[in-house]
Amino acid sequence: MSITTPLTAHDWTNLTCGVFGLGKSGLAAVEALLEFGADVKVYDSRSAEQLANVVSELGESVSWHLENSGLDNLASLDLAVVSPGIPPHSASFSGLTAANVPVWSEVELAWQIQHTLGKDIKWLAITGTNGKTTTVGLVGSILEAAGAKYAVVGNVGEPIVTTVLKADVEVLAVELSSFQLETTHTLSPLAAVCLNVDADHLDWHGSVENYRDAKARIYENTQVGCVYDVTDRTVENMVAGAEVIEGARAIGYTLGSPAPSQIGLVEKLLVDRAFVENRHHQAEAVAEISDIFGFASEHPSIALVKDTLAAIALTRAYGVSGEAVAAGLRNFKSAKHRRAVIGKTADVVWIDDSKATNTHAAKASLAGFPPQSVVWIAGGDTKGQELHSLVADIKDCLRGVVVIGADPTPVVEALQTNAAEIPYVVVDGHEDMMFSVVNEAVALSLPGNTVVLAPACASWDQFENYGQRGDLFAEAVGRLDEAWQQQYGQGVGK
Ligand code: UMA
Repeated sequence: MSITTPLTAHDWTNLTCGVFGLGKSGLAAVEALLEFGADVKVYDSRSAEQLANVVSELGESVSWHLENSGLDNLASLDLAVVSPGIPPHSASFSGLTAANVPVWSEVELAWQIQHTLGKDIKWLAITGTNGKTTTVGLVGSILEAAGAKYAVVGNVGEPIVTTVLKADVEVLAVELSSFQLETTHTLSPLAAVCLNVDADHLDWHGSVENYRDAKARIYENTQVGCVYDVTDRTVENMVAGAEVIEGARAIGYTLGSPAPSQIGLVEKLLVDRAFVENRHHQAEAVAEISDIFGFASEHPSIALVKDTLAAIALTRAYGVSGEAVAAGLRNFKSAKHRRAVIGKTADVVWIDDSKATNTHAAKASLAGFPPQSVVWIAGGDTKGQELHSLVADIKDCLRGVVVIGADPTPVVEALQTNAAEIPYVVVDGHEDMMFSVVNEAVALSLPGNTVVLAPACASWDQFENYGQRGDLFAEAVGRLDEAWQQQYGQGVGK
């Protein structure tokens, strides 16, 4: 049968649906489809042994097609729900296209199911190369302060379909990856933002253009506000090119004073000139910059301030009060290893951005700091990236650099070539290396500086993952604080 949406509950019982990939989102899709009475076939490139738990849990409620068996019978499917990890150039994806089977993401499935259930849940949708998880967390924190029934879902780790099906929510803060957006077709968010676009995931998308086009889908059918960074032409063009619901507006955010329909900064105030009664003559100060110091330090990176402004725009589109914005920002705790302020000790602020595993993320992490105010901890597995342009771009904010990594040469060469005046120290990979790293950072710093772990590299050469790298850093900062307290009686404060 051919699918015409919106689907009634009865329609679902007549569908044969293929679910491709049995990870988090695939399993959530299976559960939802079974609940609606659909006939479900599951496909995964793993074997029954590798999927033993899943196989025993789902048993005979679905028909199994593991390790690519059964790909020749795709035409029997009315619908395919594909997991985000499955790229468009995979055999299953191209088989589905050849067989003319509609291909949905779990996001599209969630949106369609919301329609079938007649629920009016508002979606605040967030994508971007960097800053998604922080922004979605900020949106959640503001919604919490506003007393809304909400959930934080999507690429951040919670399948959306389960929440739509089961939770008592009125609004969702939704993180969407380019993988998910590629096969999302009819989503109509209340408000949406693409924070930024840098070349990423090109192996999956095949080209920068495809990646950008997937990100641009976030703005399609927006109901109230297409939120964008006013300095980002690429994103502004996405907004201009989007088909939106009549009445939806472009809402810019700026580090300067906001024009009508913008959110921005006026001295130390975060000001809304978009969601006020008369935006030509009115503006509302919704928070103060000091409200973000709990997670951002007194010298927040430009990227973090922009993420905050984006979160304000999205939540104001939903109608939260200025008080809720300010309280939500004050209550927010950054996710671990993502530009998280982990303490203030030894007269400096310590930031863990171990998640900055590429040059784009490290640059975003360091943008906006005053000149010569940052001791940067950098290095690791470069994954073949060149570091010269990064060092040239960020050198003005650097006071010094502590170089880590099994092979320090790429960072050292980039520093010697592009920032010869900046002092650096190389710490080798001994057992207690992170304690040496933080002590070297103190030695390079002046009171009031910020130490930022934003290595621009993967961690695998010296650590299990970026989480372990960040945890060992935090632990070393804790030990430094103890020693500092014993000597000077002054402790970590946030
Ligand atoms: N599989 C196949 N064929 C393939 C590839 C994978 O059958 O060609 C199977 C695997 O054997 C496995 C399953 O698919 O059984 C894994 O599916 P998945 O990789 O799509 O992962 P999920 O567990 O469903 O998690 C996904 C997102 N994963 C990816 O985008 C790769 C999670 O984002 C997300 O949190 C979760 O859905 C809930 O929405 C992770 C991520 O790394 C955190 N995202 C990328 C990022 O943030 O950069 C985009």
